[in-house]
Amino acid sequence: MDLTAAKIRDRLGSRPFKFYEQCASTNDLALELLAQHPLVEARAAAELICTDEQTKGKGRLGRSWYAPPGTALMLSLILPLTNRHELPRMTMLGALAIAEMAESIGAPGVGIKWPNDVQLNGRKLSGVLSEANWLASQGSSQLQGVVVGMGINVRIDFSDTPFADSAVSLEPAVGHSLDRTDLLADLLGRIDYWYARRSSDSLFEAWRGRLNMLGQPVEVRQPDGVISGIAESVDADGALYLVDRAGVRQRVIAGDVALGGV
Ligand code: BT5
Repeated sequence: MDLTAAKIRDRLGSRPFKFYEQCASTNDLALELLAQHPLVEARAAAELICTDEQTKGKGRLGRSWYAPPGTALMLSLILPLTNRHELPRMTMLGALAIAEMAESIGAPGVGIKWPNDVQLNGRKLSGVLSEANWLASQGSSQLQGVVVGMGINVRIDFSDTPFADSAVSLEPAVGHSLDRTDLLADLLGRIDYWYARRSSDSLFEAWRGRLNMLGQPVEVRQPDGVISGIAESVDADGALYLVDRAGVRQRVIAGDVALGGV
């Protein structure tokens, strides 16, 4: 087994973590922990929750995340954060760290699909789900911290799943076996690096430089409809700018992007 509490302890030294062989969702566990211990500013480092299997893995907007036991890296980090303007930076940071990690082991065609997917040649390798808790204080809501959940396909066989044409795993992409604990340690190092630079232009530039849809016609599905246009640019808060057929520029802050339209 390439991902156990003992192996993680060996690799991470004194860094705090919780490992579960099975849980419902690492994001839900992290959100509970954050609600119980809201003084995240006092924490020295990001807290880590990692699992081998989720029974209710979450995607965005009520969707689910698929990963059989033993096949994926699934983790949530509680990152101290007090400035709500930094929130979108956390999804940026997660996707960027995963993209860099995949590149560093030789995965081909690494790109970030706005806003939260890491892809290999257009197929989904990983998704990032950021969720925040807000603390009511003196009539205003105060940010406690943010949970950044990441699911990375390491050796999922998608052939008999609905994701056969849309998803990809790292091992077949690089052509050899990988150790999930090594991947975790590498990823955490990159997250720490970018978290320390969370307000910097360099984080934004590095994320933007890996986006794979700029300049192309796209459709963005939102709960209240579809917007189509040319994906023109992004801003430092992570929003996407589309130029529609009439030449009108629209700012989109959330949604699912697909190639096509216009
Ligand atoms: C995401 O949502 O991509 C965020 C996924 C975050 C998962 C992690 S695992 C650890 C942590 N704890 C949790 O409970 N969640 C986080 P979204 O963009 O909504 O994409 C979800 C969609 O991707 C699904 O509806 C499927 O179509 C597809 N999908 C599901 N599992 C997949 C997989 N393993 N690989 C590729 N695509 C998948």
